Amino acid sequence: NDEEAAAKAAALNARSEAPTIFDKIIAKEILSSIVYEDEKVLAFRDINPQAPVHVLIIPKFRDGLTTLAKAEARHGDILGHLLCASKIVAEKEGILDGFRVVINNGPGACQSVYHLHLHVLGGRQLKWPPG
Ligand code: D5M
Repeated sequence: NDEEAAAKAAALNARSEAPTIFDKIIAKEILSSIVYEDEKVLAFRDINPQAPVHVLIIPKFRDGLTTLAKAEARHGDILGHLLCASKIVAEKEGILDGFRVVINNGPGACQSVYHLHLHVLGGRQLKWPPG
């Protein structure tokens, strides 16, 4: 289907380090609804929310992290920082009692933007297992 075809096309880009739409969001060339920002990460509302709260957190400098599968030892600091930012976002959004952090990695997980991002989801009862 269309969704799978789009995911596969995006996956081909992953190896190329091509810029993504998130670069434009970081540069504020595209407007986003920013929830949290510091020197290393930007958190903004997902354009296609899957829950009442659906925030994406991205590193401002991708540094090769098109996907989580590209993670190396040097990324430890930013990966930890992203996870800590997810807690700050959950707190700001009032969902500390029930939230989920998701990273879709690669076409098999329907990753569509090849700039590492955490999804922070909450504001409703989340089901397990996810789809
Ligand atoms: O998730 C990529 C997510 O990025 C997907 O949920 C839509 C979201 N997205 C795409 N473009 C935008 C803009 N312009 N603003 C906000 N959110 C956006 P993935 O894990 O790669 O499937």
